[in-house]
Order: sequence, then C-alpha cells, then structure tokens
Amino acid sequence: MSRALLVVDVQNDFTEGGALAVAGGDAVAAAITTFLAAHSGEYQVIIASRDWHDAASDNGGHFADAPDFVDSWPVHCVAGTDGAEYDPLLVTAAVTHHVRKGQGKPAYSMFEGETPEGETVGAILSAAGVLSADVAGLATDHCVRASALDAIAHGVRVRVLTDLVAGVAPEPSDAALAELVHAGAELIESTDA
Ligand code: VGL
Ligand code: ZN
Repeated sequence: MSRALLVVDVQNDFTEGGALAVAGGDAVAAAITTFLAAHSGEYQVIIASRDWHDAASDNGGHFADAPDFVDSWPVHCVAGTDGAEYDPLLVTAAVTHHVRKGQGKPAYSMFEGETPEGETVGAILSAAGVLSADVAGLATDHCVRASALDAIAHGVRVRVLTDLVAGVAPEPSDAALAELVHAGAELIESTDA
C-alpha cells in the first residue's frame, strides 16, 4: 500500500517574520524536518506545496488593502520573492514533488496546484496508487483544511499530524480539525505515525 505525506505551504510568509505569519510556524517547519529525518522512507510520495501568487494583481480578490483574514489577506507569497520560498527550517531534500498554486487566484488546496511539469496532486496520488496520506503544514484553518478535505474526496485515508500543523486563528483551527474528523480524517500525533 502506497503512502503519501502532504506538506502544505511551509513558506517564509507563513512563518514568524512573514507577511502572514502563523504563530508556531517556525516550530512546525523544524518539527516536519525532524519527522522527515526519521520517517521519509515510509512514504512513496512526499508532496510539498507553495502558495505562489502573481505580483501586481489582487489575485482574484485574495489580496486586499483592508483584509478580513478570512477571504482576503495582506500581500503574501508573491512568486519569486523570499516570502514565497520554503522556510529554511524545512529541509526539502526528501520531497518527491513540488507543487505551486494560487497564480492569479485564491487556491487553498494543494489539489488546485501543479508541478512545473503540469502534474496535479490528484494525478500524482493516483499514479502512485496512494491509499493513505498524512497531512502537515500551514495553515490548519485554510490550506491544510482544504488540502485534507480534497485528499478525502480523492478517496485516500487521511491522517492529520496534529503537532505538525499550525493555524492562523485558534477557534477556526479547532473547527477545521473537527470538520476533518467529521469528513473521515484521523487526528494523530506524529510520534504515533
Ligand atoms: C493560506 C491564507 C491565504 C494558507 C494561503 O496557506 O493557509 N492562507 N493564502
Ligand atoms: Zn494565498
């Protein structure tokens, strides 16, 4: 049975000091690196995504001067900028597929993105015969939520590694985890993975 690890948006703009910093983002980046050092061999596919928005565009209303932090946001993860790069605390050597999403439009799920070769996450999982996926990254209440829901919809068994995610806001993050459980995901600590 093939397994996948989905590493969502561990980028400079979502970690401490970034344009849309998530509290605990640096710690999540470092903890995913530690987890990968011990467990990368257990995954046939390791997909990392990056939010990758257009410069000089509001990206379909995703950027706003007065953001509501629900549907609109300060400028973040502009393609080619340092903010869009992986946080250096995340060691990406074991990543098998790099996906970008959000060019010119909001795209919370990594399933909306594609590799430089144009492969989607769904196609990668199907081609590898992946039946189960573990999910980690940022932010719990937005891109982790959307990516995990899409993984469930794709038909794979999903586990959220709860110590390897962090959210923008506590209540929506708790609600997102509850929603994922309702949708069929399992919540586990990475030490139990
Ligand atoms: C994200 C807000 C805006 C995320 C992306 O990666 O969770 N959040 N764009
Ligand atoms: Zn974004």
